[in-house]
Amino acid sequence: MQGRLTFSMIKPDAVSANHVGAIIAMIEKSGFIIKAMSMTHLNEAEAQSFYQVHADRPFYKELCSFIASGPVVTMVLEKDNAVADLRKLMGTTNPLDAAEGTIRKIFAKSIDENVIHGSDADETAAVEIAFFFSGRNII
Ligand code: 3AN
Repeated sequence: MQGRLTFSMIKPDAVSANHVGAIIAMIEKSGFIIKAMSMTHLNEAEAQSFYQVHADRPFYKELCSFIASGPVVTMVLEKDNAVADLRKLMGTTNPLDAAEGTIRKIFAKSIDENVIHGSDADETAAVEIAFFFSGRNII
C-alpha cells in the first residue's frame, strides 16, 4: 500500500519571490492536509546532508549552495498516494517540460531553481521528514 505522508520543501527562489502562500494554496486545494510546517534557513553543511543522495551528480554543489541561499518552507503533507500525487502537482524537474497547471510550470524558471521539492518514494519521505521534524512536531 502506498503511504499517506510525504515531505515537501518550498525552495529559496519561491520564498524570495513571495510565492509561498500561492503554492500552499495549490497544495491544499489538491487535497493535502498539512501535518507539520516550518520555515528554516539551511547552512551549506545541512544542505549537503539533505541532498547526500545526489552527491555524485554534477550539479550537487550548485544545488546545495542554492538551497542554502535563503529560507525554505518545510512541510509534512498527508493524502492518499501522497508521494506520487505531490510529484504530479509539482510537475517535472525541468519546468520547461512541466504540464500546464503544475506548480513548476506556473512558478519555476529553470531546472536549477525549480521552486519545490517533493520526496520521490515512501522510504525517502520517511528519511526527509525525520531530517526536519521530530514526532512531537507532527500533528
Ligand atoms: P526532483 O526534485 O524533480 O525529484 P531530482 O531529485 O532528480 O528532481 O533532483 C533534485 C534537484 O536537483 C532538483 N529539484 C533540481 O533542483 C536539481 N537538478 C536535478 N537535475 C538537474 C540538472 N540536470 N541540472 C541542475 N539541477 C538539477
